[in-house]
Amino acid sequence: MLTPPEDTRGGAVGTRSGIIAAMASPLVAALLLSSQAALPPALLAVVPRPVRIERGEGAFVLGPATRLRADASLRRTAELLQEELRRATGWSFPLLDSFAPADPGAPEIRLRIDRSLAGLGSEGYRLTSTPGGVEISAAAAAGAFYGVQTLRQLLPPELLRKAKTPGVRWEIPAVRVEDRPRFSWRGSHLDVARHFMPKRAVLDHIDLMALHKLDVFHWHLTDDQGWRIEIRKYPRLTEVGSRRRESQLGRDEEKGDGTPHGGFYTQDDVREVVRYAAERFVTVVPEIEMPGHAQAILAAYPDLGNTPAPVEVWTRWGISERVLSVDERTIAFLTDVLAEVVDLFPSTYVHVGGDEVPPAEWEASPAARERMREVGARSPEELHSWLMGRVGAFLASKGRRLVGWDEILDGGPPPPGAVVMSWRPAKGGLEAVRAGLDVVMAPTTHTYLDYYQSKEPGEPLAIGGFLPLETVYAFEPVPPELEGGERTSCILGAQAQLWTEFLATPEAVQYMAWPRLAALAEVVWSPRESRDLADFRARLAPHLRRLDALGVRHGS
Ligand code: TNX
Repeated sequence: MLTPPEDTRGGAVGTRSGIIAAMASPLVAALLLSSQAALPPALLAVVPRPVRIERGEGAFVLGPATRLRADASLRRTAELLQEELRRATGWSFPLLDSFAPADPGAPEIRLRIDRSLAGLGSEGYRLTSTPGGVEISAAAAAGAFYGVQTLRQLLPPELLRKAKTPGVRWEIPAVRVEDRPRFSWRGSHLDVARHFMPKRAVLDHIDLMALHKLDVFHWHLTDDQGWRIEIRKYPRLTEVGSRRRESQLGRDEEKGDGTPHGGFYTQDDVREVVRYAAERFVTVVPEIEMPGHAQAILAAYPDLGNTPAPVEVWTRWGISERVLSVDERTIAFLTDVLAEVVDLFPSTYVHVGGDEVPPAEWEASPAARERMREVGARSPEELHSWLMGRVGAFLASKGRRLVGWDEILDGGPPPPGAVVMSWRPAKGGLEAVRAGLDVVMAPTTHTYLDYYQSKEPGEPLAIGGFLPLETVYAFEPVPPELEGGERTSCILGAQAQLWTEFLATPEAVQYMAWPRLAALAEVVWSPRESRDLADFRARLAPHLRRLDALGVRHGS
């Protein structure tokens, strides 16, 4: 224990006078100040690091008599905790509502809404554990959920195993935690188009996101190599578009593996994933790629292309030259698809790709050239921008906001309300922030988890690049050029990308995701001032035992 409390009156929690003083002043500033005062002992290996965590004296030890108590609006969160506690310990953990008679002596884990904590925001929480029990309070349900994620990390890692572990002392150290996220968009992107990932793997990924307080699951559902979501009006999208004859073998574009690959999610699957995610305070943002990365659409519906030449669902990686046309028929198709998508996904944000659109087909197509004349577009980039405008207007009519990769800026201003996902490091982000647009930072330099994490021999074949854990951890979503006081509130946050050209299985995805995604989680959750690589490394060792307990394949 590095910071023993000097005074334990009023509970087992550290009550150094500085902390008390900090509590009285405006909350956020005070939290930041006090977070610099003392590093938490490595023992309190919470990832991402809370704004403030103070060690108290003693510990709360769970036993067969321990109960849960929760406000009605927190019931589902309490049930999720109950399921896990039951599985791990074999005890029953009865769940009482907040009006059930109190039994002063009974050991309890309590979850409650406390509007006076509004200063911590809707995702902030306070967690207090003493030898007598645990209380998690928050102004809103999301905050209480995040308090529970911290609690899960304060317990022994065996909590996370799929089966009961006998002989464990289920101890929660006495602590006082006050916490809230730095950014609201704490994202994890997963490409299920290059390689299909079974629904269970997607749910497991969402579980891991929640444990790390990540809250946006960007689900890359369509690409040249596969269409993965059932659309009722266009059955050939999945009948034809979800299967490819073979996949590229390694890096050699000349070679195929001769093995068919396929898979898709039914609309029921999608609803299940969305519901599962919502219970874990994760928003699912679907991505339907257009007008490039769309060869799987053209395999199913060749009429939507610029040339009659047939194509198959692509069997190679890279950027297909085949793109959608800009005919009214194609736009009607796209809006039909998006109409079903918005019915399935409650997210305000709908991602429509927009990246990497080779201009050759539009340049050669008389219909596309005619369209350019008609709408006054002087280049394929401007035509692309016009198309995004049409799609953006449709989404706006449904109360949604278009999200696109930063190419949506190349041919002029993006549609009103659009969010720019900045992936090209030197582009996009800064330009978009300066234009006052909302931005999510996703640069290849720091967030592409399909790049190698290590140069050790024996690493599984990857797409290339080199992105070790330290580089992810060093990522700063606010570009240094903006530090002179320019408006940065339009930086919604950041996210990590898992493109799956070279990741054929859920295990391969896990190995690339963890622990680098834990580093990203700290980047987007924890105060910038508390970022400390040595401290993170110290917490990571016990954290990896948690990933082991969960059966997650990971790097180091
Ligand atoms: C670029 S990032 C792509 C993806 C690839 C990825 C591989 C982006 C918007 N497009 O289509 O999978 O690189 O790292």
